[in-house]
Amino acid sequence: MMKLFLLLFAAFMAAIPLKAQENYQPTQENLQSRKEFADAKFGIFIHWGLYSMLGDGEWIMHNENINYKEYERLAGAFYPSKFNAKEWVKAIKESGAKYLCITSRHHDGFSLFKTEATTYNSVDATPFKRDILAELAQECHKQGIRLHFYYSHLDWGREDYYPVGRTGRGTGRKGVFDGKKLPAIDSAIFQTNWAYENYLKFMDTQLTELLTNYGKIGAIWFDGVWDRDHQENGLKAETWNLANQYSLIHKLQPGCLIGNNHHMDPYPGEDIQIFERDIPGQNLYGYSEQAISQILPLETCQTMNRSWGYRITDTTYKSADFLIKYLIQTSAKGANLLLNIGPRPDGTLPEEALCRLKSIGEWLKQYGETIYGTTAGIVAEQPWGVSTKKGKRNFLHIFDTEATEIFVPVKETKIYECKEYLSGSKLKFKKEKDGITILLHPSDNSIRTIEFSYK
Ligand code: H79
Repeated sequence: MMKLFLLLFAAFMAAIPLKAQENYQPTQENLQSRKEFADAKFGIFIHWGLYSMLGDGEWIMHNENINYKEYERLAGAFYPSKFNAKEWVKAIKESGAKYLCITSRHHDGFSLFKTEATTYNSVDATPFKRDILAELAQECHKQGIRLHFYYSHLDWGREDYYPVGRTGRGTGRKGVFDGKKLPAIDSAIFQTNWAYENYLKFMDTQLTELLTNYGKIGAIWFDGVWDRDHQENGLKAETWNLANQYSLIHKLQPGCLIGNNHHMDPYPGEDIQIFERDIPGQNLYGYSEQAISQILPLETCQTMNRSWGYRITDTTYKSADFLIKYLIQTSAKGANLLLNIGPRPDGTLPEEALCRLKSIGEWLKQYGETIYGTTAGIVAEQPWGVSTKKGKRNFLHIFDTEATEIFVPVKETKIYECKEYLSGSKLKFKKEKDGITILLHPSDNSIRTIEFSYK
């Protein structure tokens, strides 16, 4: 049903022109950033906010219909006494990740940074009084990790985010702003609604701050446009002021990449394409009907357990072996992996996450060359595994632990050499009509990485 809906919806969307940053021509600096982004291959996502204190994911305000005034009171108890930006960034760096993307403000509306646009932020509304993003920015710049900001388009706590979207309807906003009555909840009036105008200005102010006060920012990662998919004009770029937002961002930092997790084909002005919980080509949850961009760098975001924000009962962590394979599979599609962690309310990263970061880092220390700076493999996924490549060098990652030989359906058979990647030990191969068969050495590794190159 969801699939059908999304299909119909995609067809509908394709029929209307989307004005975002029309006639957008990325600058040289932006193109360079795209290249660096695509080469980086691995980043860490962080979902952290007031919701972390309730230990039931970042959607709890919506799921439990928490009144927005009551929810705001959580800020008065926000005191993550063990938060240490240096340690976070160090752990991230040791995982081999090249960038960090953190929720500057999620759907609940709380800002993890000092902002003049609202006092509902980690400095002005909490006893902690610290600018989380500033501390992370300082460490990221120091330790050489690029910094990306997640930014929610929708807001469950602001009265000027009105008419409300399809989510956060039970948070108690009555359609009254500054004493004046607002349109009906299902109204499609956006720009002509002065409260909504106020909301759009609020976002511009925050985006300006994010791109001015924290040094070089690698990307702004938008989420939430889908909140208005039931409303007339709800998904139009104009409704979200995307043209202005995108050009504002590119004006302030031409090298800053824009991604938008709207699950649709990219709007003009976007620099990367995002896939939520799917490797490009998959569509496990119905979020990824969009065509894979042939131009923009791709990024898959994925959870380490089943949650984005901290969920105290969620112990369903994917194994390190699974996550390493997932990173390889994402690279084999030419995409990046943005792997999520939900820090605890005390500011620590869960041990389960830390030990996985460590394992991935250990693998990347040995095999990083077969991932960083590579593009999609020479052959599509095979029964034995997947491949990445760098120029004439092909890296085959074999997940089939039983295989004694593998068939690689490559047309080009002028093979220069074939070897185990790490040991350099030569492997025998036979040319066949439609490709080559490579004879493998036995090994206990769950992933065997071999390399073959062309003359
Ligand atoms: O930040 C994390 C999540 O909180 C956020 N994106 C990741 C990175 C996220 N928001 N929504 N989802 C994930 C999936 C939920 C989709 C739904 Fe809907 C929203 C189901 C019903 C409302 C979108 C709109 C799909 C159908 C309608």
